[in-house]
Amino acid sequence: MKLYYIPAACSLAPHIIANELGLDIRLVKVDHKTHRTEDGRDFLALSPFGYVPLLELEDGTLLREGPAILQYLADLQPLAGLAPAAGSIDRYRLQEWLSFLTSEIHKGFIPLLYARLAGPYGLETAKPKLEKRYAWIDAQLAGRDYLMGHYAVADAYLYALTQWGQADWLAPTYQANIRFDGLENLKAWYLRMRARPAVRRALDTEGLQ
Ligand SMILES: N[C@@H](CCC(=O)N[C@@H](CS)C(=O)NCC(=O)O)C(=O)O
Repeated sequence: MKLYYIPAACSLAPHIIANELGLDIRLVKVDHKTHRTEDGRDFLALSPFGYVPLLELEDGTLLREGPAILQYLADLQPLAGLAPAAGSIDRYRLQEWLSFLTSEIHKGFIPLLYARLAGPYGLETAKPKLEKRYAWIDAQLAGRDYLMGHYAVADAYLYALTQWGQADWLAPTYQANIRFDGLENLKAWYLRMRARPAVRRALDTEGLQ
């Protein structure tokens, strides 16, 4: 299996999960400017919009979209419990989290990451909107170690997104600095995530420590 990734992008989430599960996965780095893979291929021929993550299975099947890839990986090893059983209410709860992260947090960051293009209107509306959603997540984490109470693929996704607001090399440049001021549950969750060996290994591999 191959996972196409861009360092520090949302592909960090499936990268973390592959580490958690000890999967035999080959990481293929993609240059986000040229859309060339590190082994010299045209990434646009694989991913029509040029975005990561992209998973390539042994038989050549391509799977796109982060939430689908995360669930596919988790379902390879159901006993690890990173995605509850299909059909259970908990599985829908996981999909609720993944849908929230993809639409409300992931895409909420985009006007901040591309602030220069978004213009003042995009900036003024994007940041307070994200902060409100962060506060809501913080409340959900009260008395819980992880989003669903137990560790699941949604935590890896949230980590990949929230690190954008923390990274000193990234956040100020792009005006995307969304910290955790006053959000003690979210802050504790972030540190808990950072302490996981699978997360540390993924950060090391992507040169993010
Ligand atoms: N709908 C896609 C969006 C993925 C996405 O936005 N990927 C960004 C990184 S976080 C990317 O690869 N951008 C590079 C590009 O678009 O050229 C998903 O959820 O997987």
